[in-house]
Amino acid sequence: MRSHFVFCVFVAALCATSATSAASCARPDERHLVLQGQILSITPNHHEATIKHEDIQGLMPAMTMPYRVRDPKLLDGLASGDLIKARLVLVSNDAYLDQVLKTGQAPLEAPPAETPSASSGFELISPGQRVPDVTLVDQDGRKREFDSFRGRAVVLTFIYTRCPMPTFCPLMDRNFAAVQKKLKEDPSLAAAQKGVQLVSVSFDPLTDTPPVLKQHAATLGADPKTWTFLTGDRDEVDKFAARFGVSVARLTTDARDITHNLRTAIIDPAGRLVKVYTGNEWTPDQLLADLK
Ligand SMILES: [Cu+2]
Repeated sequence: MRSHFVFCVFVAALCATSATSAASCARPDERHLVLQGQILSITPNHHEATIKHEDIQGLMPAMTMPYRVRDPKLLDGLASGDLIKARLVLVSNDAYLDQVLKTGQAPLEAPPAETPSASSGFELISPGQRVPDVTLVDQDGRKREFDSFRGRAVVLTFIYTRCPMPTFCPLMDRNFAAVQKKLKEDPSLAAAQKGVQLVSVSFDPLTDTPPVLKQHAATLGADPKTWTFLTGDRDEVDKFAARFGVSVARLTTDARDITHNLRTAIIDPAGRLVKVYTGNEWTPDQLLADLK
């Protein structure tokens, strides 16, 4: 026992003194994967880069996604167009890149020119505007009109249960679970609880059938009175999601390989859009403050 303790302290000291030894100090639940691709953009603070990358063996197919780096210095000297090889670290609820290495450079592909026309039905809803109705299916296989949530404030997000990135869909699930918990525990929110509905819509109806969603909801401890899971016809879901700024791309060879962004919306009891959060940069507390 004691020698084990000493060993741990020794390893911890090594980890603290040398970043390069981090590989030998991996936490037991830590996974390391190789990411190879091209940098499309870097945030001004160098915390995140959007990377168009190849298949990540054992995790996900080729896609374009933002990645956080462990240390902003890792992106110093890099620019859009650079080809890189990096280590993707997945650890419990987090994911980040370290060991970023420039391997070359290539011209950036021109972005696709298609912009949805004003009458496509896919245009963004602005705050204050009515959210369009859509008929979806809930975790019990029941048809559910989105308008049936009128009378309660709705917090809406879009996910799919097989999402492999802990900082994406699983984070939305964890945040919703935290919001549900706070609504129940905080007496000042108790009244609000009855007036709030959490809704997670899956854009992967092929996998996320009602029984799968029901199981997923149970795993998360979702109270069906407060938190509903929906899915539906794929095109209907895509169109509805697009109104909030969600874009979903599926591989033509396998529609279950999904590239997507994140949007979470607050809708008032009258069915009007209040606010949309972009990406994974919101917290349960922030959301609860906005709900109040
Ligand atoms: Cu996801």
